[in-house]
Amino acid sequence: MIEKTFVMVKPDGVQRSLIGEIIGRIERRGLKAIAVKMYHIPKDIAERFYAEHKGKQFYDGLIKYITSGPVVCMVWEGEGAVGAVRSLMGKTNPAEALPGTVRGDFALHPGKNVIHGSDSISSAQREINLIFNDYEILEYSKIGSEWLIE
Ligand code: DAT
Ligand code: MG
Repeated sequence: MIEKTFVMVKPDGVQRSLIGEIIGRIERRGLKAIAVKMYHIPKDIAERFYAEHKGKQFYDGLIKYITSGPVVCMVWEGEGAVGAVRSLMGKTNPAEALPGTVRGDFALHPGKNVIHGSDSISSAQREINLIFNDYEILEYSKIGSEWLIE
């Protein structure tokens, strides 16, 4: 099924010059970028974004981290896009993330884990709506799509 997923290069990924590396990996996987913007997330949006984690011990640090500098927000589309990005991200705790994943290759600690990707189609829809306006999401066809799916 063709899905949309929300992906973010977190502030540490931007500071550590990993934007191109991360976008390159997602792009080469075969997904299509349909929205990209840099954004310094305001605290109220961050709190809504991470509402499910409110009350956890890492929550305050998480809000501080994600609002600490600009991030790159993106929507990627393609066959099984949600799972494809989750698998290339690696586990939340980089200590458990396999080499070859973004977190397994570039991160050490869950509090600085470089990338966000939606965990389900419904989370993706919620996150996209929270960060993007409808007019920022583009619809277009791309050459080579016949080489990606049957
Ligand atoms: P994921 O980002 O893999 O979807 P999540 O939704 O469970 O993971 O958590 C959201 C973010 O919260 C995660 O990317 C980093 C932070 N976080 C989660 N568990 C943490 C922990 N034990 N210590 C510090 N930060 C944590
Ligand atoms: Mg999550």
